[in-house]
Amino acid sequence: PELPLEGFDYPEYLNAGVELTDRLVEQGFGDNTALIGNGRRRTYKELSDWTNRLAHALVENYGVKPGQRVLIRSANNPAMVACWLAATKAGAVVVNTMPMLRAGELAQIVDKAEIGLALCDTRIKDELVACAKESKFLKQVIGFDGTANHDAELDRIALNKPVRFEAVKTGRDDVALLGFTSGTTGVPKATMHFHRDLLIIADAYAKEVLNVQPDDVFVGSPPLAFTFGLGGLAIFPLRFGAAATLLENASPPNMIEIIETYKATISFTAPTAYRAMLTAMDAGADLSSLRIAVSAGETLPAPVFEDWKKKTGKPILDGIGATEMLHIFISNRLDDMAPACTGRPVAGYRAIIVDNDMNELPRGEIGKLAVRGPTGCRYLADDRQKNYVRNGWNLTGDSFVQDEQGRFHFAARSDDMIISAGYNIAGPEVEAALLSHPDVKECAVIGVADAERGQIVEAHVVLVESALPDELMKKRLQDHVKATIAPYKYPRSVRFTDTLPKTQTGKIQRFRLRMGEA
Ligand code: 3SK
Repeated sequence: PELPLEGFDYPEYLNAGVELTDRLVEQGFGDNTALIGNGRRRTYKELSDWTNRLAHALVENYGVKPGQRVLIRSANNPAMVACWLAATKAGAVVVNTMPMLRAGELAQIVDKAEIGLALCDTRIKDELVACAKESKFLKQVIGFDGTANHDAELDRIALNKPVRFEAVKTGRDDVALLGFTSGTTGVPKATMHFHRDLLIIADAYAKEVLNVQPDDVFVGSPPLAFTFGLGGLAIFPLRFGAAATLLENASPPNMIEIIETYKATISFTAPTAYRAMLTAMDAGADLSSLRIAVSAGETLPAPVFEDWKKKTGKPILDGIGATEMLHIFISNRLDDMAPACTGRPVAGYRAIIVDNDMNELPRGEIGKLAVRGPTGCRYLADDRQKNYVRNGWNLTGDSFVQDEQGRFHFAARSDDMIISAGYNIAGPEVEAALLSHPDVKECAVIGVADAERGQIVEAHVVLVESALPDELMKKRLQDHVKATIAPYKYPRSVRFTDTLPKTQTGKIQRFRLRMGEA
């Protein structure tokens, strides 16, 4: 599905872990700050040494082999970045996962990618250990110290290793990363990305659109397990000798504190957080160091865009990305943007609007967004590949319209994904969690518009006869979902009903719930 690598001139052998650490030291950035987190700064030289020691430990003590899949479980912190880079240097294919995932969700990932070895922040190992106990694949869970005090097994072994490591000579087209996305059905899909892809997103979007400089300081909220976060909070700064701040709890007040303390210049987060920052500015927060505020992951409401511009004098830079494409492929530019507009394709990418038969539609007509470029969708062993990539074009599942000037405007999400405060939540997965409660007879989950979060998860629930549809029951169901799957997926709105709208063949008609009909 990818276009030729025009303009992206990479050698045949390329290890992204080396390009994002040792190469920067070679280029003279050794004393620049690379990572800020856990209350301290680390230079590029320190990051290079740290990741090389870890890579030695992975290969020599745990037998990590080129191409082996390695799962990492952690919140955003420097140790997670170091483990990811070390495993990449060792030639492993990394699967970064979110700290909130429960054993059942981890098991789906482990089974899909047949993962035998995992690196885990020792503070959050319980769910992964529970997953390993039941797993036929996962045999080794190795603890690392997420507080970076080197107080865990992996750190202690790594401390005695040399600071030089001969990284595995990976090909530029060898898989380096599996990005998981749960899609519309809640059945996880793994997207394969090559070593070169990790660099392309920096050399295309981050260079062309953000013009990243070595004195930039990045801040943001998306998890590193989500490729939006991995790009914005690790790959983009590290590619250009800039600094990444990493926050385990990236609440808006915490991000503001980091922006003020470290004079952060580029932020990556969702509109919900920008709205909270606007309120904080009224109370005196100083965000003047930010030169670019990137928003993606959900639609940017026009009032947030306007208010930000009014208060900071700078625009919020909206864009659209996808785990399948690795990162943002259509974006506004600082000198070329319009309200409620997503912008133009990033350097190296092409986008068109098509009908159901893949015929290109004229400007002004709403249709499916089709995109191609130097990165593209490659699902791991998944029949859904043929739906996502047709005639060489990636179909992202979004409906867009192109205006007369060639800019792209979002129209609707064509699938059942709910996007809430920057999180992608698959409705069917929440339904499955609700249905596992003994008082739930039937349910349907949809996304409804919400001023603060873009969308919220709303559950329409039919209870069993003996159960009472009251506030206590709502709370019980919400708590049940939080305990079954990652807590951010819980339904903030629960509505009880006697029946759900259905087709004659018994299929629930969620679109009727969305239209407020039932
Ligand atoms: O919004 C998304 O889904 C996304 C995914 C990966 C990278 C970037 C973005 C915005």
